[in-house]
Amino acid sequence: MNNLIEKVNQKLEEYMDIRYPESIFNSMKYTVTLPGKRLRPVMCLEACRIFGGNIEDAMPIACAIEMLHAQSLIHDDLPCMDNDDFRRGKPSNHKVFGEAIATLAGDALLSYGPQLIIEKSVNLPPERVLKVLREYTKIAGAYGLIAGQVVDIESEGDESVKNAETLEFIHTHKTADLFRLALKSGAIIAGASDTKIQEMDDLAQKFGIAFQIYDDILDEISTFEDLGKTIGKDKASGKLTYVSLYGLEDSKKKLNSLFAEIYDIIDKYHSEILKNIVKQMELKIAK
Ligand code: GRG
Repeated sequence: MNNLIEKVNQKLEEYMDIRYPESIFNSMKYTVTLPGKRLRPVMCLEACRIFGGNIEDAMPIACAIEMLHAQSLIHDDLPCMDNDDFRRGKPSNHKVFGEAIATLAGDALLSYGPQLIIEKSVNLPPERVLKVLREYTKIAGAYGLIAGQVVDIESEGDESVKNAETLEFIHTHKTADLFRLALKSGAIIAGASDTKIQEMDDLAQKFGIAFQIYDDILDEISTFEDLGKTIGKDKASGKLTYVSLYGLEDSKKKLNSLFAEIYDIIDKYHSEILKNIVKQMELKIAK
């Protein structure tokens, strides 16, 4: 796992060279290269390996997914969204570069990902690259992350929509969709069958919801030092979360039952890396 994270970090560094106008490239690079867990690129590379692909072929899409993730974090932290001053243990992008450059850095990352996929995947069958781009463009737009963010924002002040269905919609798109993009792209690059790609879709949905419940629980029980972001904000702003809807104990139960379903799927693929990711989450919640 650490080896894969190191490889991803090296590639991100290589892909994020600084040119004129430096302010935008520095701002893009700042959030992308801050130390995150790199879960999504690692999952993409692992899905590629599971289905017999060469992980080097999946590196451009793995890095593009981390860039899309960084983009969503930069925009999510803006004053007009969640207004968060810290991310990955450091001041948020707009606190360092200002709101205008941070907004533009997010926009630039959004199109730099597909640019990289197209430029760096010249040796892959074009139909696989096209299939990956179809997933990327859907998930990066109003059919994916943006849909989740819009419902999240709109539900904040509206008690009448604070229910399980709304919560599931928000996190299917805000959280599960990026894991979906990661697992499916890895499988697509490796040439996996449509049935296997669909299995990755199902795994990503379960993993994404589990990850969000985990994130919501940590927002209640963890610290700034541990998470590198402001803690307890969701509760303070009356946000719809798994913990606010089900309570801490039932959220933990729901999470453990999702973990069991996820292990069942992962076991079929004998993936120590995917297993380790889930194990680490389990351990953190059990503390
Ligand atoms: C895609 C154009 C476009 C806009 C994005 C702002 C927005 C719309 C969506 C917000 C998405 C968001 C911030 C979801 C939160 C998901 C989440 C739990 C993030 C934390 O992920 P970790 O813990 O973070 O993997 P690290 O820092 O480790 O990578």
